[in-house]
Amino acid sequence: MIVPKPVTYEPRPGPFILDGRTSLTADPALAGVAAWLRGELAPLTGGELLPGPGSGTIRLGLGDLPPEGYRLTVGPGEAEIVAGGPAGAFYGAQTFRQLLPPAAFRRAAAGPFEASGAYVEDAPRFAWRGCLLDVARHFMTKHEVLRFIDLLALHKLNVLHLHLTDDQGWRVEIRRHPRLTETGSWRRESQSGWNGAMDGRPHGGYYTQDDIREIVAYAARRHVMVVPEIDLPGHTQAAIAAYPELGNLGTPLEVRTTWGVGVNVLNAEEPTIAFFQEVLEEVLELFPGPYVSIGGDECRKDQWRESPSARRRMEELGLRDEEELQSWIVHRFDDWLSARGRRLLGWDEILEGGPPPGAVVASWRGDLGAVIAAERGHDVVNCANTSLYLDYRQAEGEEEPVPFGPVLTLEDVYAFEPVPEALRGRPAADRVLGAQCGVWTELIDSARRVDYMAFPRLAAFAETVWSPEGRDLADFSERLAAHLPRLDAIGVEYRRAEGPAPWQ
Ligand code: TNX
Repeated sequence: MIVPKPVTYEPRPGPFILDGRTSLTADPALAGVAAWLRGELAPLTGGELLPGPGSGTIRLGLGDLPPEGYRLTVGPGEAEIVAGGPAGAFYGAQTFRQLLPPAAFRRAAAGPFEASGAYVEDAPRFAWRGCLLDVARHFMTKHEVLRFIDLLALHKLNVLHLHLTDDQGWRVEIRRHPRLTETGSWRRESQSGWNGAMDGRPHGGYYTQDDIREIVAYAARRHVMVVPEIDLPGHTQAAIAAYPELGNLGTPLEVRTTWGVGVNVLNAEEPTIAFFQEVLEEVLELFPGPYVSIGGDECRKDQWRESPSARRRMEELGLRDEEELQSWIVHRFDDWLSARGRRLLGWDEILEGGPPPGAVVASWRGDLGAVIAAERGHDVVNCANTSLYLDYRQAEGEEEPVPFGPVLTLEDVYAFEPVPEALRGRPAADRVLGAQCGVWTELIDSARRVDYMAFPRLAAFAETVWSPEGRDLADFSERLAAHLPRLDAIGVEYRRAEGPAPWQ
């Protein structure tokens, strides 16, 4: 009863007993995975796993398999994981945990526990198995982010796209420009619903650079890459509130308190470009991964149209319209990132005016952007809001806490196909690196509500990116029924089909 569904699974005679006399041995190349697994299993055995022979042995070894692939054989006295590399061993270990009873996911659990016998061969369908977390609209503490990373890893997802900046908050310390967090990380109050009343409560928070390093390292140990997003040139009101010279008005603004697409955007002057390159310099130090998102979405052009200095700038650059200006900005950051060996990730708006050649497109408005980008030779991550926006409510009904967006049921998410229909069977289909679900948090004001919105839909999403094609809803439902008690044991307050919501 493994989630996401592995390529093959066969029951075998068991069980394997996990107790105080269980040992763990690993190929030196897998020492990191072994250390993580010891940490997960030690509380279950009442102590450390023995380094040498025990009554039962967990063995981690390397074999001729893809880097993320593994073979897991569990029977009396031995649980063996053979993997193509550390990531594969990690996924094998995650699957092994799922052979234990749900109670083994409780932090306070005390064994012995029995793992059922099994033979599993497995490898992911897609390389990019992501989830976006918007910590800009509502801040989540470092501890809550670390817990979320564990939940992603449990579902064999490997990308956490951290949306760190927006109109309503700037969440990462930048040493060179301290007001970004001093001013930009707090707002006076927040709007309660999409069009709702103001709540009168100040909201804020940010990650220090040490916090970020800790998050990135924690994620890396769980084979999750953290992709930072510094959204520009739209979605920048918090930055402009901190440094008004970045904007088009020259007058002070406050950190935004309402939702929706704002009019306040960056100007395209050289000092503004330089400012954000200085920001990105620090971001690159903190996030060693190959991808950096500059957002690029939903940039309203009103101020560029109306401001004489923006018009002058366009003339100076020989640009015909505001769309070309937006594209010019994106290219400036692409040149800068490419020169530093990184790849720009941007929302599908970067297709307007022609995206830079090496850019990766995060296609969010349905999957049309994914089709266009892939046909033009761009790598694409399918983030279709029509299937994968977990901030959208999951049922009709007044009891849903976040009545936003179209209804996106668990079944809708499960039916999502990362390769758009129009690309099927065509060479451009290979450009689809994978897919990514998103937890935007305008209306999700606590980690508890993130749990409710993300789960169990995230488990369904995981199958769309990990498991082989040919999914079967009935089969998933049966495995999900076995999976939910694991989430219960962890303390995840997911949406229960039978209700009520945890707070009702
Ligand atoms: C669109 S997805 C946005 C976000 C919102 C989200 C709400 C994207 C690139 N932009 O700023 O939070 O919709 O669902």
